[in-house]
Amino acid sequence: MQATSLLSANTQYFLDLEENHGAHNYHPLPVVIKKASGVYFHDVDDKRYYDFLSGYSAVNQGHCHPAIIDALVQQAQTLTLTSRAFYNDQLGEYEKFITGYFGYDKVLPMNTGVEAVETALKLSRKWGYEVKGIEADKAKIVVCKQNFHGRTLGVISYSTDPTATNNYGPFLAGFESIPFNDIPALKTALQDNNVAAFLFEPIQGEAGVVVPDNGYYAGVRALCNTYNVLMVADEIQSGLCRTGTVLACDAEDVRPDILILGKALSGGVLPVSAVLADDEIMLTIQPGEHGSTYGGNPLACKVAIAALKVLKDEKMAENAATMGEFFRSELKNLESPFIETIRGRGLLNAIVIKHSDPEAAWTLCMELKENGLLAKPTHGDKIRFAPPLIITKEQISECVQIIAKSLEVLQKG
Ligand code: IF1
Repeated sequence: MQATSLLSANTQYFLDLEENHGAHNYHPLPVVIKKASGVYFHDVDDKRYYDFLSGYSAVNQGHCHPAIIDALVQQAQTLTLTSRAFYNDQLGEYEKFITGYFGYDKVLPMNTGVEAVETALKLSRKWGYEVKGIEADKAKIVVCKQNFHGRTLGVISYSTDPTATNNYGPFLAGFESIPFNDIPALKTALQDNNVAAFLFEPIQGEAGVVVPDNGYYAGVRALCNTYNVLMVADEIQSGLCRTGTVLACDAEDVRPDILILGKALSGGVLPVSAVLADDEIMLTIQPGEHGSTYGGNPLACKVAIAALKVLKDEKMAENAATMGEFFRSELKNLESPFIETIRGRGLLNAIVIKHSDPEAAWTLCMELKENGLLAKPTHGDKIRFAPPLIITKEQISECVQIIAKSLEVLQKG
């Protein structure tokens, strides 16, 4: 099993730069991108690839979407940052737009995904003390095992992945983890009156695209109602049309109390995240109690409106649903002995590789790269397939052919 190709001197130059001058906190595939458009990447040797990662779902709208780039360029030439010490003429318009789009009273704008998660945790605790009446410093937040909500100390405090937590302790208290997709376990956990919130990913991304049973969201909603606990959905990855509906929770018509968005909220052009909630929750935070220098900056506001409009105007949820079904069925038709599982919803998909060599998923990704498709292995044996949501049927067919051809590399013992 050999998939080592010689890297061009050009590629090697950029790999060396990062190796020598950057922290070693990532292990990328050895490909150097210099340009992108729509579903395609172009590397420094002018080779073209299908992007099957979409910046971990940040580029749902496709790379350099013209409407988003237009908004970016126009606003960049006009006003980029005021801080929240003053008003600007973009923030209010954006707040009105996004709360209307998702149907919440208020929005709190942040930048990266993990900041929005931190915001949701702080809000949940505030609400727990000030509305639910939990005794001082006793609030608990229930989370799921194998969760991924970001990299800050607060958020990794309840990670169950040793790679994310090793030698970063001591951790923040006040969390309890239960298995994902387990309604009885949630019911047990919610018996404790000190529980303020249940935080979960509607589809677990990092865990390898784990889709819960039908009825899970509705079950969570019902239990949260019964026990007066906030339902907090981290839709940073599953949301914004990726899974075939605008939000993953829409699949069961369930409305979380706190909605967390990020990634594709800017279509991949700058970090924009948001927390949405109704007044009873959001107004527990008073002036000075939370914030961010860049949160709600006019550039981000203008870009986010464009990014959200494009999702609806181009019917990306519908396309994700149809193309996702087609992709999974075409993959299944390959009947590859090396694909143990094909799973996902919409265009958030993963396969689990079955092979005697533990490096097989990496080898396959290297071969996919040779054949013009970029995807990344996770947890050794899983590969996520998540192209931009503008991908066409013809393009999916071509990609499945690339995958079929690449799988042959696993035969060469
Ligand atoms: C990395 C995974 C994806 C997320 C959910 C919050 C955040 C993320 C559900 C934080 C971020 C990332 C970050 C990225 C890898 C990636 C990832 F494999 F780790 F799980 F997408 F699948 N909630 N997900 O998925 O958002 O602060 O990064 O903006 O390199 O760590 P962020």
